[in-house]
Amino acid sequence: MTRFETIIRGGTVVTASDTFKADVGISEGKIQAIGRNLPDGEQVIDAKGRLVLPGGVDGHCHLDQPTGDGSQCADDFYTGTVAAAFGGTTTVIPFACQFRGMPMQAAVDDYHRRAQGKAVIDYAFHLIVSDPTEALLKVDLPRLIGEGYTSFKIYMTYDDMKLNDKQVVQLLSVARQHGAMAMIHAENSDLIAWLTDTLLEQGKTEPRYHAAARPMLVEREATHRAITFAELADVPILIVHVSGREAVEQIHWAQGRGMRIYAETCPQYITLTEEDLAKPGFEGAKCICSPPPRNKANQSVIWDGLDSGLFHIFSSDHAPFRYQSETGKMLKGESTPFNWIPNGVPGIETRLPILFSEGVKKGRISLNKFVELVSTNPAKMYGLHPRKGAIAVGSDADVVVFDPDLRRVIRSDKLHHNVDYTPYEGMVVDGWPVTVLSRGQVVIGDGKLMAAAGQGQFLPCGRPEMARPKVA
Ligand code: DUC
Ligand code: ZN
Ligand code: ZN
Repeated sequence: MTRFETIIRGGTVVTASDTFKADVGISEGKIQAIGRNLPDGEQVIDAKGRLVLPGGVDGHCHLDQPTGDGSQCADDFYTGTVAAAFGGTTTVIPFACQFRGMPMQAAVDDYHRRAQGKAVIDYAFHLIVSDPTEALLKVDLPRLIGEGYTSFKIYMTYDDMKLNDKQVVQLLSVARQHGAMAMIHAENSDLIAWLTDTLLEQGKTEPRYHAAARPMLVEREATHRAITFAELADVPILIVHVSGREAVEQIHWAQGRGMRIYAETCPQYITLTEEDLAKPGFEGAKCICSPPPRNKANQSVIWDGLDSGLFHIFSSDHAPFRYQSETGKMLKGESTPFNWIPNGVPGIETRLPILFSEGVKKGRISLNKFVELVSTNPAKMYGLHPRKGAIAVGSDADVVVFDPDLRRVIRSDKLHHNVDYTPYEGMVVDGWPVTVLSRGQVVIGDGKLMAAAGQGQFLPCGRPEMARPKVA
């Protein structure tokens, strides 16, 4: 047998289904062998006392995404993927976003240009469809799905993106015909508009009113409506960034009726609450995202859903806007009204450590569930499995050596994003990646970046391959 290029020796391999002690032999970018006492390789990585996990797959993050309001996504494909890699993620799937009047292909071409030569880990693209013309529905989208863009996001809110009910069903019907996954942002746009007008008329402009403008019921109603559309079009859908109980109840109801409704949640919904939006001064803007963080009771409903299998994927929804910036949270100065504050929180680097620390270490979810949520299921959801999301012979050697006892205090200035804050400043987490490999190359080792810009490759996605939801 020829020598392995790399051997990861003596660790505990964790997959979505199993936990066992084994060495992992790697050559030519792939996992070649998994077993006890494998022969040495040219490079030996000592993993004693550590976990050996499939690299994280972040199925929802925003990098260098153009915006229409003067704000600017602070991370490009370099800073965003460097931060992802430091946090144990080896595949990212951000969004090629169509603006109205723009051909979808132009958005895809533009996004490839933005990624070109920059990524340090592999990446695929979701599409965002905001202008479903007949040509898009009949020609462009089916062709793009066939070329490996097998998922697209549908917005039920945001004026420049939102689609009406007929347009949503038209798109779901394309997803059904061509085997794509529709990701739905479920919030009722008109109710948000009315609540926003009412709050602003009363002079309520501070960040905390963001939560009042987007209460749980606007998410609950839109989640129910999205489920109804999926039933009519007879197609699986993914409800993204689910924030709390009332949306969970709708999803539970639909799954109980045998529907293939998948669900995603994010770190902000297990860590932040609406009280964070009410911090003194403008601080609350740091935690503005949509849907907004709810309260502790809702957090515990999310935890139950993560444990029970109601949720399938755990993504960052990394949306990097700088705090002290007029292209960021202070778009209209230091007292920017809540409805002008760019939505989103950074979190691409802290996704795995937060779920591990708050979930596995605190006994809320199992280690295998952790791997399923952060890696295996997102790879399956977007047609990248078993190339990604697996520790298996023949899979890409995207591997994370994770120290389950490494304690870190999250500090923005120690993270690698291009954002000037983290909503998790000061949070203590137990467990952090120590070595990260992408297709067999060490990209993070000894706390340092070992990868070059442009090393990451574009991944065309296959058909989504998710098992039917288990009814919890
Ligand atoms: N909500 C979104 O829909 N997208 C980006 C970030 C956010 O908070
Ligand atoms: Zn969204
Ligand atoms: Zn998002």
